[in-house]
Amino acid sequence: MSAVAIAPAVMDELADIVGPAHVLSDPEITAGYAIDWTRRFAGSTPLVVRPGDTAETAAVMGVLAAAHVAVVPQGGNTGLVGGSVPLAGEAVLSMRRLAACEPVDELASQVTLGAGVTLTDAQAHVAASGLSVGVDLAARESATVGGMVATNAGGINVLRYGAMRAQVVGIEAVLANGTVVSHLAGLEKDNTGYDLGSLLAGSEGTLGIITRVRLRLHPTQPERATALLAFRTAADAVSAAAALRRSVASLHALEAVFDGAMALVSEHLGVTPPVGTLGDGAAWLVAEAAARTDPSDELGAAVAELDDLLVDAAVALDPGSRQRLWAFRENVTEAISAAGIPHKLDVTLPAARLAEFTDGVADVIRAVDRDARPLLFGHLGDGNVHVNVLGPGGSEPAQEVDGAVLHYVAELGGSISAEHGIGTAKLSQLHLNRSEAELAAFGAIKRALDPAGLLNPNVLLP
Ligand code: FAD
Ligand code: 2HG
Ligand code: ZN
Repeated sequence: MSAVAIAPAVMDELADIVGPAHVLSDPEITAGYAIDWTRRFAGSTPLVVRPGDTAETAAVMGVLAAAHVAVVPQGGNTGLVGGSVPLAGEAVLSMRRLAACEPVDELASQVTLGAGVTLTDAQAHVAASGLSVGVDLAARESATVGGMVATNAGGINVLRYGAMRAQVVGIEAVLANGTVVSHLAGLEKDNTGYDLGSLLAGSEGTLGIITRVRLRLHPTQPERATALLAFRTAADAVSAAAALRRSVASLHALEAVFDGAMALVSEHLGVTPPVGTLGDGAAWLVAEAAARTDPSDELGAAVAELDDLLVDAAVALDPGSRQRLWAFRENVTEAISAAGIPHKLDVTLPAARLAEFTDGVADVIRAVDRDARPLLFGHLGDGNVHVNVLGPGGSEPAQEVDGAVLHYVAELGGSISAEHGIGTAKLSQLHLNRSEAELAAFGAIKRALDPAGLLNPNVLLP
């Protein structure tokens, strides 16, 4: 849908609040806010507003609500489900200028951050206190704290610290009518009613605009050991992942790259993996242990116990060598993007059905699009597989691929969105995981907080 013009009086009011430099309407400038990271989702917008703090955000929402202008909140625009861009001519509320990092509360191991702080900046800000943010992901340089809460982002350390919702101990947000709700004390025990932080986590910008977040922090585990483990089959890698989860107390990350994705990322990096052989359905795990003292013996002993499952292993202890092993996992998304515009199906399977899924999903895909190229990787320690699918020459695959994979996931008892959210990409399949009664409850919550339907009106809720 093309962008709807906004009345000049509204533009003037907004400029009075945030300053004229932060009200953007030139299509050449706003275009960058209207296309997502994957380039699959592109729209247009009449207006991008860039507030600088909570008060400005509230005042802007007051003006936009009075003018009945629908809004897409946007952080780093690294979301992968088409939820962060205006696909129906909405205005964009860019939150990146809310980038204040308040002093770390070392007594409580907590910090309050502006919604626009990037993950890299958050990590750097808390590091000097010997503390770390519990969620880490490859888009760290652009992804913002507000966007990560709004999507309940997962990443590589969920098996140790949980996803973003588990890090939130306080939240401040602006509701659709411009009201500010703020609960940032961060008390560990606080049973005084509904937990708005939990509700806003995973709400994908549909219930409120997050302006500040208080995060729980974790003691940094400075000693690391990283292993790249090669397996003959995906099923062997799945069995090994379960064994490592049971035996390595200091397990910090347990990631997988399956054959096709490993071939692509190796080509992209111009380096072949140091262990294992490409082709014939092989699979790799990246297992990282982290502790106060050197965890390499613990990881090494657990790897040795994998016995017959394992083809070969490379272990790295120093940062440079560890990074070289991580590159085969961290660069997969970038390698796929360089090859074309994929459909991204981010799913979780119950442990008992995981191997069946990794073995079976390629046939499910090829049954609806025989030219499609499935590329599998993900956070295997959480049962989370990223199924990316490219069409011939990097084109998009048939649209039916999405439905086929997501129905298969639901049949096996899995979730159609592990960590990226529903956005616009999976709207029509939400019913596969959520009952009519649940969807009615979602709708009631939405109407209570945003009766005019102004916040991300085309995202998450069918
Ligand atoms: P955006 O993309 O700007 O927005 C995402 C959603 O949140 C939208 O619906 C938007 O409307 C809403 N939103 C944004 N800011 C606010 C706010 N302040 N208030 C209310 N709503 C808001 N995700 C994972 O979970 N795990 C990964 O491992 C992972 N790795 C990635 C690797 C790469 C290379 C890339 C490109 C992406 C990856 N992602 C991953 C996806 C993405 O980084 C996350 O979803 C991230 O949380 C999005 O943050 P953002 O600031 O970019 O949000
Ligand atoms: C990751 O784990 C991200 O690397 C991106 O969640 C996944 O590109 C994807 O599908
Ligand atoms: Zn992921």
